[in-house]
Amino acid sequence: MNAEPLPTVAGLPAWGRCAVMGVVNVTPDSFSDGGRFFDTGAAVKRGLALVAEGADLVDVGGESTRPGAQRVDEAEELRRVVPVVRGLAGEGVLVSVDTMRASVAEQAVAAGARLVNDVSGGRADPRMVPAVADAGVPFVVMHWRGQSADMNARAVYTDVVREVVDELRASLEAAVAGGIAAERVVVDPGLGFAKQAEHDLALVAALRELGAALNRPLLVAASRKRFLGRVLAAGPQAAPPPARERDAATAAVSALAARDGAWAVRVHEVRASADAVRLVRAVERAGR
Ligand code: PMM
Repeated sequence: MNAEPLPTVAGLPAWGRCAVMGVVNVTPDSFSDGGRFFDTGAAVKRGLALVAEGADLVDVGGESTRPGAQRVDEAEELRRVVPVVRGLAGEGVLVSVDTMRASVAEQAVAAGARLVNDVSGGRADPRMVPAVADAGVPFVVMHWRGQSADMNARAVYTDVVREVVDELRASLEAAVAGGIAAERVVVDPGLGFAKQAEHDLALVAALRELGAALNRPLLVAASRKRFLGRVLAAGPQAAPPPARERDAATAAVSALAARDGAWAVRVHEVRASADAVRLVRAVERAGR
């Protein structure tokens, strides 16, 4: 098979392969890396280390979205995120801001962020879509059914792929109707958000179908998530390995996602996924 044309997003570089987005959570409680990069200096250093390992862009977030998490207030989120965005952008890093709040998105863009990643896909804050439209930056629209505090109760599907496509399409259309150029929108199935392991696996199996149905570049964020823990557990009743022991499985999903034409993968440990996406591209180029 010859290499297929790669998806691109207006306003961002074309990397010539699936991109790798490294994660910096400036939080005390994110499920896989909470507390490790909670001060500005440590968070900036971490972002630079991820770039050195092969990250093409770095996603900075100040609010944990793990199941059951309560929201942080706006002032605290701003205090966590903006100096880290400024520090990394000042070092020439392509920064994305992971936030559900328009005010945080606006101030992060003013501090140098070039992409807004909203896990609610514009649903949590009615000011988000107009703010991103005004800023003229790309926007990640993730599949989302409600805040993390009670999202597990919403993990009910008859046909998860069809429902995620339909619901994502509605968010995508709302973003475009609100003034965000379609060429700047990335879609994301929201692995682990209002989903059980079987739903996440079905979505990973259907990445190609998702990208084709929505006709937009796809971001895949499987890194260290619960469904990987379920797959890696010794049996259905056995305890899953802790989040930080799920990086090899994460890199496997990165390879699958790259092979299925994803625009980018979002990961905590960059090195293995950076290798995976490069390897996949080389294999595609070598194919007939
Ligand atoms: N998952 C988390 C945070 N941000 N953003 C996008 N676009 N997609 C995701 O699936 C996603 C996200 C939660 O994971 P973390 O707390 O380990 O960063």
